[in-house]
Amino acid sequence: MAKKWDKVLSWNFTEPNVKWFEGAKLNITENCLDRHVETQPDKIAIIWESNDVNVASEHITYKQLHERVCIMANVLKKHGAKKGDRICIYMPMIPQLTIAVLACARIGAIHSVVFAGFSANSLVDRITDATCNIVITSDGINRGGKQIPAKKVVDEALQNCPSVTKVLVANCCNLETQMTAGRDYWLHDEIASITDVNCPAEMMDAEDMLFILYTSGSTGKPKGVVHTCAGYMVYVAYTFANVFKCGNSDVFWCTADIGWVTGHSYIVYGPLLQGATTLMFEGVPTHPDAGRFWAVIDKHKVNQFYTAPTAIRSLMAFGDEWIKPYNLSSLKVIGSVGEPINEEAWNWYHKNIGKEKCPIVDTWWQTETGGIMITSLPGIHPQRAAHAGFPIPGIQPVLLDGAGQELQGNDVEGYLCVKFPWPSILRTTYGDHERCRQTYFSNYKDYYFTGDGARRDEHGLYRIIGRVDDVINVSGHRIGTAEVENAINESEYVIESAVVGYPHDIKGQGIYAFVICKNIDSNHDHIRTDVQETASRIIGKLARPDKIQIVSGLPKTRSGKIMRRILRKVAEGDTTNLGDTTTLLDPSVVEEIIKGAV
Ligand code: 7RM
Repeated sequence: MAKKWDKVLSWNFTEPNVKWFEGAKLNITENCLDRHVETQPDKIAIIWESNDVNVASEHITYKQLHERVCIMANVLKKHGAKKGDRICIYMPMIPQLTIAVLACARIGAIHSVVFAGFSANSLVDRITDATCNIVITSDGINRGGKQIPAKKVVDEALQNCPSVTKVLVANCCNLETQMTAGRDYWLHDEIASITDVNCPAEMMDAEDMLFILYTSGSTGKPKGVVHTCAGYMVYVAYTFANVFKCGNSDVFWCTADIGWVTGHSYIVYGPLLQGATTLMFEGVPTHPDAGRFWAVIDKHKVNQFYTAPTAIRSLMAFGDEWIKPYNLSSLKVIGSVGEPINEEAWNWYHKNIGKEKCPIVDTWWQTETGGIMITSLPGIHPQRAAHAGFPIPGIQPVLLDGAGQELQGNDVEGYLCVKFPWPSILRTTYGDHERCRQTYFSNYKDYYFTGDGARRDEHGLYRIIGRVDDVINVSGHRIGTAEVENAINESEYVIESAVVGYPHDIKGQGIYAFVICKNIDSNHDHIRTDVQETASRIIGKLARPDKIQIVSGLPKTRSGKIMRRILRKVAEGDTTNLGDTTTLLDPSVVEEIIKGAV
């Protein structure tokens, strides 16, 4: 830190306006890099494990990482980047991604990482919303046995992104790649052109923006969640240290993609702020086989392992023989994040991976919270399957009833809110502060509303039940139902659609789409395929409906609102009690929908 703060906190949840550590001057990369270069230059900062088992892993020391970040920062400067610019990063899980993120922070540019599974169209929305001027990408992406083009997607997107003037391309797959002269540059050429291996860190104010990360909500348009420099840094460093108990010679592995907040906070910033060794994995859990995670844990002697319930359930389904060849004895703490973990998966994880000796940290938090908010601390708090547990010290969660009253005592269930700011609470939604107020601070006055429902058990442990808004959580990825509807309505067959989530054994929730079609005489399989392909094309593979039911009408109220409650019941396969249907315009559609359920 270059200058200490004058004031720790000022806040109100009405506008909202939250400021932490006002007056402080800092650059987060000095705390991630320079500080450790002084005390432990040769410690491994990043272990990179390739998608391909035959490609050697990379070990990058703090000294080397510092140098590579400085060089990358100088590449960005060479291409005109400066403090406050928004830079879009669309890359696979290769070291250049972490380096690009840190290089932006180094020069005070605001990074907006977009998960590389998103489509060109999704990329256009995000680049345009933030008016990014530079895109950092790669030729392609190695994923299991496949190679997926990334630069091609960027090229398609940039036809509709006039703000972008430069594209930096990492060579990851040796794909033949089209380069537009004057706009596109190979990263390795640019790096080779830099002679200055130092780049002074740009001094930032505590409340200057650090990054934007887009996340889905109940409307069709994703929001750019904004985090600022000092508060985010403090809270992520604090939670990383206390939740994972990562010791000085430990290896920490978070399996998320850096395109999601989990990767930002617990692959990049948290571990590096604490001078830890963070493992970065390019591949997927099932390549070359369903033992890959366990092989990587043994290979690199991983001590803390942090993954998602979807991955746990899917590997559990492959059977225990995939674990047998590995001893997993290095593990000390194992974690879960992204969605509720069911009891069966929790028990399997505890027994087979943690060998009944590793505490499980079931961490509840959100893109908007920046860091972990609720989890039982290992070795301190009691453990209970499928319960995230206690709030992190300093966090004040509450459960509200429908009238906005705080539920007192234990053994209660309600809407999960937080009543006091923490350092990494979102500050705004980019370019639209009113939307931030509306979404998070207007449902319940003077509370931050999470969008989740939760239960506090008889001992005070929290159990997160799930979203109470129109957001579905597919494999731990948030998708708005409205977003999917808008996309599939683009199919040439679709007139109107309604999308809901339903319980899915592996993914937690699956996507169920009810569609009214223009030409129901067409082959229904053909229509379904087209609907799926349209969703993939417009949003990305993660938005592809698992089930599609062709219907002649949707259950609407007289005011034209779709009664999603009914559709959810049908999708769940439980139509014994549909609740009040008297306000429906045409109750007969319900019968048809129940009969045609898929
Ligand atoms: C970190 C992340 C946030 C939403 C959140 C919840 C759900 C996350 C848990 C969980 C039950 C958990 N950010 N969620 N963690 N539900 N138990 N431990 O996932 O912005 O992408 O999603 O995810 O519904 O509101 S996120």
